[in-house]
Amino acid sequence: MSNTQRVVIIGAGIVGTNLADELIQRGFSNITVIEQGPLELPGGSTSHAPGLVYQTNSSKSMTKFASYTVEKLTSLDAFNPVGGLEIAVSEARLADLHRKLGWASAWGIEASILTPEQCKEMYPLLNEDIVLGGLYIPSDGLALAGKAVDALIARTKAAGVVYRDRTEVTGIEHSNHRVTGVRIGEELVEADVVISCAGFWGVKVAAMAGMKLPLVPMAHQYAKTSAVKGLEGRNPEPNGAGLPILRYQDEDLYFREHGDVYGIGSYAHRPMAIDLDELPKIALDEYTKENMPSSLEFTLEDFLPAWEACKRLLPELKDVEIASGFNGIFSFTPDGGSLVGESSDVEGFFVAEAVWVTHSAGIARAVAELIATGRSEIDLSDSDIHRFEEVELAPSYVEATSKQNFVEVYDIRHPLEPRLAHRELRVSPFHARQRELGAHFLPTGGWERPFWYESNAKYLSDLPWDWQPPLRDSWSAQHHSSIAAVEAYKTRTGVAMYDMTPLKRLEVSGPGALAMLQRLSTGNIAKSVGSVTYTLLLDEKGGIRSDVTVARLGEDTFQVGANGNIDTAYFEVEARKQNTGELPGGYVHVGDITGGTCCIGLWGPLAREVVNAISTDDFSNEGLKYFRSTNAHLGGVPVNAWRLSYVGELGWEIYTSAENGQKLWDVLWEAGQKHGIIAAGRAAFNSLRLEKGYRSWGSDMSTEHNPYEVGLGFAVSTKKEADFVGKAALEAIREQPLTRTLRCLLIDSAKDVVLGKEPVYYDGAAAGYVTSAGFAYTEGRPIAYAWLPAHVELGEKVEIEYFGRRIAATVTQEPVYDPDMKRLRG
Ligand code: FFO
Repeated sequence: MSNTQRVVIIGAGIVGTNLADELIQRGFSNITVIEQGPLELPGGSTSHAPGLVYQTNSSKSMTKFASYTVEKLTSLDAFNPVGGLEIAVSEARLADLHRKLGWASAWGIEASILTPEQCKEMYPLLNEDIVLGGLYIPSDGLALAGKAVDALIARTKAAGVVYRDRTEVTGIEHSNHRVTGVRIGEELVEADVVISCAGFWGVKVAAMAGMKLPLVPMAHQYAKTSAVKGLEGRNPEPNGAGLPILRYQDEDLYFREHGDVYGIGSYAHRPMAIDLDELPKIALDEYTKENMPSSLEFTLEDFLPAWEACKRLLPELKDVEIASGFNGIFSFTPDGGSLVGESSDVEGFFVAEAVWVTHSAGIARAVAELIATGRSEIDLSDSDIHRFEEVELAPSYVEATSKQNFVEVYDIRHPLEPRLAHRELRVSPFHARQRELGAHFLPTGGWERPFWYESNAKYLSDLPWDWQPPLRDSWSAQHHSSIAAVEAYKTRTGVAMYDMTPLKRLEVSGPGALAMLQRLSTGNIAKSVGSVTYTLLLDEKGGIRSDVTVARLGEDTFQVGANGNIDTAYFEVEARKQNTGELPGGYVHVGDITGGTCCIGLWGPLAREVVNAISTDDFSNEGLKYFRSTNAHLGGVPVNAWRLSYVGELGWEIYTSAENGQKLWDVLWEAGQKHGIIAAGRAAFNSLRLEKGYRSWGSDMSTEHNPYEVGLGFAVSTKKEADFVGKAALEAIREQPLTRTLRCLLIDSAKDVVLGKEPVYYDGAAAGYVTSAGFAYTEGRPIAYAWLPAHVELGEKVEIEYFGRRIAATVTQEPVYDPDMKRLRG
C-alpha cells in the first residue's frame, strides 16, 4: 500500500518525528519534516524534557497513549524501565493514590500500593518518617526523548523522509478550504496534508491557517543537584538511572537520577506564562542544551521553598547544592488536555500540540490513523481541538485557566470540581430566577448549570422514608447535596423544570439539509414535519461519534440536539463538502443556535396539567405524540415543544428564543404552583437518566464502541434505504458476536455511591470499568453503568473497587425504571 499524498510535518520534536514514522508505517511515501532549529538540537520542549513517563491518567485514552509511548520507545532502545513511584505524605494523597490505582486497574496497567516500609526498601533515600505509602507502577520509567528522536530521524530518513532543518515556516497556503502548501519565505512547499507539531510555537503556526489554539507556553523549573552520596556508583552512565522515577505531589515535585546527581522538577512556583515574542533570540549555531529558546534562565528564588521540601523527603539532599537549573518552557491548555485534530475550515491542515513526551508516540499514532483512515482507534475526544466553545478560546480565558491548571497540576481534583477563573461566562435566560431559588451552579463549556436548588431543602422532611438519601462518604459528597433526592422525587411524582439551555443546538437548513442528515445518521430522518428522531452519528468503522436528536421543523429545516462542539465542527465540515459540490446533496447551512435560544425540560406526571392551564394548543397524548414536536403558545410565549425526556417522564423539551426565556420560566412557574412545581438540577437529572438507561456520549460510549455493544442497536434503522456513514461497517459488525457490553449494575449497599472510572472485578480479576454512576432514588440503591465482557450474565455478582475498597454489585436487567415506557407514552 503506497500513499503518495504530499505530507509536510512542521516540527521535528518527539511528536513530529513519531508522526513521520507512523505515517511511513502506513504507506505514506512523500513526507517532508520542516524544523526551525538545527536537527541535532531543535530547541523546543523535547530538547529539555526530563522524560518521566507516568502512564496512569484519569483519561483512558491518555493512559493508552502513554502505554504505546512506552512500547514504542522501548523498541527504539530509548526507554529506561525504572518504574514509577508516587508517594503520599498525607492521608488525602494516600486515598487518592488508591483512586489512581483504580484507574490503572481499569485501563489495564499493572500497579500496586506499597507500605511505607516497601517504599523505603524500593527507594532507600526516602525519609520514612513522613511517607505514608506509595503507588508503584513497574512499567513506568524514563523516556530518552533525544535518543528516540535521533533514532526516528535515522529510520524515517532511510525510508525516504526529507528533513529540512533551520527552516522557518512563514505561512500556510490554502485555497477553496483545502491546504495547498507551506510557505517558507519566497518558497512554497506544496502539500496535500500539513500537520503542525510545533509544540508551544504551534499557536503561531495554527494562526497561519486561521485556527485559534488555546495554549499557553509556561516555564517550569528543573534543577540539578551536585553529586549525592547515596547515588554514588549506582549509575555508571552519566545520565543513567536505576531508581524508580519519584513523584512527591503533595509538594508539586518530581525526581529522577542523572548518574549520581538528582534532577528535580517543580510545579511549586508561580505560573510563569511566556510571551513568544519575548523569547531570547539565539543564533542557530549557538544552540546548546543550556542555551536554546525553550530554556530560560533559572530563577533560584522561585525554587528555594521547594528545595526545603526536597530535603524533607530525601534527607541526603541536606549535604548537596543546587548545581544548575533552568526554567523550561512547555505547553499548558485550559483543561490540561492536548490539542489534536483537523481544521474545520482548511481541510488537510492538522494540529498535534500540547502533547507531553509521555503521550507523544500514542498521539502521533492516533494522528497518523486520522490522516490515513479518517479515524483514530483510540478515542480522541479528550484531545479534540474542537472541544472548546468560542468563549473558551478568548486569550484571557485561555491564560487564566491554563495558569490554574499549572498551579493544580498535581492537586487532588474531584471530577466535578469547578475552575475558579472565569465563572459566569454564559448564563441562560433563567439565571436570575435560578439565583433567587438558591441554585448551586457548576460550569461546563462556559455555561453555569444548576446542580440543585437550596429552595428545595424545605421538602427534605416530606420525603417518604424509602426516598431518604443515605449519607455519602466524604469524596462522593463533594459537589453534591441530598437535595437531589427531593428533586428526583418531585420529578417522578409531581412536576419539575430543568434548564436544558446549555445542550448544544444546531439548525441544519436548506435544500441539502435532509440529504446531509440522512448521510450522517443511522436513523431515518425522512419523516414528516414535526417528527423527532433519536439517532447515532457513526464513523466509517461504525464507532459512535455522537448520539443526537433531530426534529424536522420544516421541509428543509431541522434542529439537532447535539453533544457539543465536536459535533458542530463535524456538521460544518460535512456541510461544506456538499456546498462545494465535493459531495452530492445540495446546499446546506449549519448554524449554532444554542446561545440565541433556550430550553426548559418540563417533566413529571403532572406536566400536562401545567401546560394545559396556560395553553389552548393540544398537548394531549394524541395531540402531540411521543417523539413529535409542535409550535405552540404557553402563557403567550411562542415555543416549540418536543415530546421526549432524558429523565424518562411525561413532558416536553420546551424551546423558545432567548429573549422569551425568562417569561417562559415565569409562566410555567406560575402555572405550576398549584401542582407543587419545583426547579431541579443536574444532580437529580443524572440519577434519573441512569435509572432510565439513557447513555451519555463521552462517558458511556465513544468512537471506540459500536451501537450493538452499547445497547443502541435500536437506533440503527433497518428500513432506511439511504446509505449512511458506517453502514457498511455495521453490516459486518452485526454478524460478529459481542465481546463486551455496557451493563447496568445495582450496588448492594445503599451508602456505596461510586462516581465513574472505577475498575470492576469479576471472578477476582479486573474485567471492566464504570462509565457513569449515581444514586438510583427509585431503587434506593446506587447505580452504575460499566463495560464488561459479554459473557458476564444478568444476575451475576461483580465488585467495584472504590478507594481500595471492594463494593459488591449485581448485573441487572435494564432499564431499572419504567421498562414498559408507560411514563413517557402516557
Ligand atoms: N437532544 C435533546 N433534544 N435532548 C437530549 O436530552 C439530548 N441528549 C443527547 C444529545 N442530544 C439531545 C442525546 N441523548 C434519548 C436518549 C438519549 C439521548 C436523547 C434522547 C431518548 O429519548 N431515547 C429514547 C428513544 C426512543 C426512540 O428512538 O423512539 C429511548 O431510548 O427510549 C442528552 O444528553
